Amino acid sequence: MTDRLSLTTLANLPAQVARPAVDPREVGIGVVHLGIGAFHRAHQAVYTEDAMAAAGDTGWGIHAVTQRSPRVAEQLAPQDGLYGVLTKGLAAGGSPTADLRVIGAVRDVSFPGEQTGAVLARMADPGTHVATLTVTEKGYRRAGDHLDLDDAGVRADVQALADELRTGRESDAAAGSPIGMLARGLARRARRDATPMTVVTCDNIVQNGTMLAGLVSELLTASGADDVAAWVARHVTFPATMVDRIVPATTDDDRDDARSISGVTDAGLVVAEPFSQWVVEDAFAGPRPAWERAGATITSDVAPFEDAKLRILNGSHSYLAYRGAVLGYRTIAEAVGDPRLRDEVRALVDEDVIPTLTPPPGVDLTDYRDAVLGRFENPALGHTTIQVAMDGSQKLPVRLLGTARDRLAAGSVPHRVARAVAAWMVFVARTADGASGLALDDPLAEQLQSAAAGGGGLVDGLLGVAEVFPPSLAEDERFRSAVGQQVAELTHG
Ligand code: CS2
Repeated sequence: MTDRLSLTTLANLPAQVARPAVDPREVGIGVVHLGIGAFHRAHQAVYTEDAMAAAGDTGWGIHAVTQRSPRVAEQLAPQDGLYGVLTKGLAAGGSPTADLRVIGAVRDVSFPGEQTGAVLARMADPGTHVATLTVTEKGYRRAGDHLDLDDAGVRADVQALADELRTGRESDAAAGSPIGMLARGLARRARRDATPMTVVTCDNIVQNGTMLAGLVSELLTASGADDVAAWVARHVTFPATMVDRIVPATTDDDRDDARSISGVTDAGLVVAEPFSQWVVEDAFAGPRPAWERAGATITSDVAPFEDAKLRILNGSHSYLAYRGAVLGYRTIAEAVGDPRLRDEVRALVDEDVIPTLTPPPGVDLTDYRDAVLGRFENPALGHTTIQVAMDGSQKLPVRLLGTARDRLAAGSVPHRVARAVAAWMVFVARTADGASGLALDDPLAEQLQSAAAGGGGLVDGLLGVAEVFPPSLAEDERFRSAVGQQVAELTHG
C-alpha cells in the first residue's frame, strides 16, 4: 500500500513534484470558500497560494465548504488539506506532458450538513475578509432572475434566520443552500464586529456579482432581516468575475498517473489544462489576497471579458457537447476533431457570437476563438461531452440565448445559435431513448423530458419551458422557425 499525501509525506516526494508555494503550517485563514469542487481546487486556490507566496503574506488560507456531500472533506482531512493539481498539456513536439504540483492553501474543509456552525463562525470572524463561491449555475437556486423562495433548502435558511431574529439566539441549523449559508454568515458578521467583507462569485453566470448581491438581499428580506440587508448594501461588495480553466472530472487513471509521479496516494487530486485566467472587478470592501501578483487581472470593467468567455468558450463547449454526444463522441477533443463540427462551431462564433461582442482590451476575438478551439483539442484532458452537457437548462440562457437575443434585436436571424439550441433539443430527446446510452443530468430533467415528448412536438414543447426560454425569445417567430428548421436538419439531415 502506498502512503497517503500529507504534511508528513510531503518532505519525501520526488523532486519533480512541486511543493506548496508557501509552508501550509504557516498559513492562517482569511478566505471562506463555498463549493469546493475540482474547479476551485485548480483555479482560485492556486491563485491564492501563489498570491501568498508572491506577496509574502500567509494570511489568506482557505476554509472551504463542500456543497451536498462530505466527500471532499473526507478526502482532504487525512491529507492535512493537501492535494495535487495534475496539469496535462502537450509539449512542442506534440507529446503529452503531466506536471504535478501540491497545493497547501486549503487549510480547513467543512460539510455544511453538520458543520454549519463552524462555517458561520468563520464568516463572522473579523480575520476573514473574503468569501468566494463556485457552486455551479444550479447552486444559486434561482427562479428566473430571482431567488427561488419555494426551494426547500432556501426555505430552511429563511426559517433559520427568521428564528434568530425572533429568539435573539444564533442558530447553527444545517444550511440548506449556499445563498442561505452566505446570508446567514453575513447576518452574524453584521451583528458581531461588522467588519466589511468582499464576496466573489466564480461561476459562469452573466453579471455574476450583481446577480449574487440580488439573491443575498432577497434572502435577507424574506427572513425579515432588513437591517442586515441595509448593512450588506453598505459594507459588503460583490465584484464581478470571469473565471477560466478547463477542469474535467478526475478519473482513476488520473489518480494512477499522479501516484506514479509522486509515489503517494492522493484522493483529492484534480486535473487541469495548462491555461488559466481570472479577471476580477476592482470592487473590494477590505483587504484581499494579492491575486494580481499571481497572474489575475483586476479591472474596473469585467463585462467584455465575461461576455467573450461565456459566449465564445462556453457557448462552443456546449455546442460540441450536444452535437458530439449525439454523434457518439466521448470527449470534447474527439468532437472538435471532427472537421464538420469544427466548421460548425467556428461558424457559430463568427456569424452569431462575435458580432454581439465588444473585444476586451488587447484581445482579438478571432485569435481568442482559435485559442479556445486549440484548448479543446487537448487530447490528454479526456473532458467528456456528457460532463459538459450536464445542466443544459441552466447553461443555455447564459451561453447561447443572450447571443440570440442580441442578434434578433439587431435585426438578424441567429441561425447558428438556433442550431446549437436544436442540438440541445435533439440531445434531450435522445436521452429519453434508453437504447441511446445517453442520460439527462439536469435539475429540470423530468420537466424537459415530458415537454420534449408532449403532443406539441419537440421544438414547441421545449421552447415552452419558461425556466429556459424567456417568452420574448420563445415567442419570436424568426427564432422559432430557425430552431424548427435546425431540428429538422439535425434529425433527418
Ligand atoms: C464547461 C465549463 O462544464 C462546462 O459546462 O463549459 O466548465 C468550462 O470547462 C469552463 O468554464 C472553462 O473555464
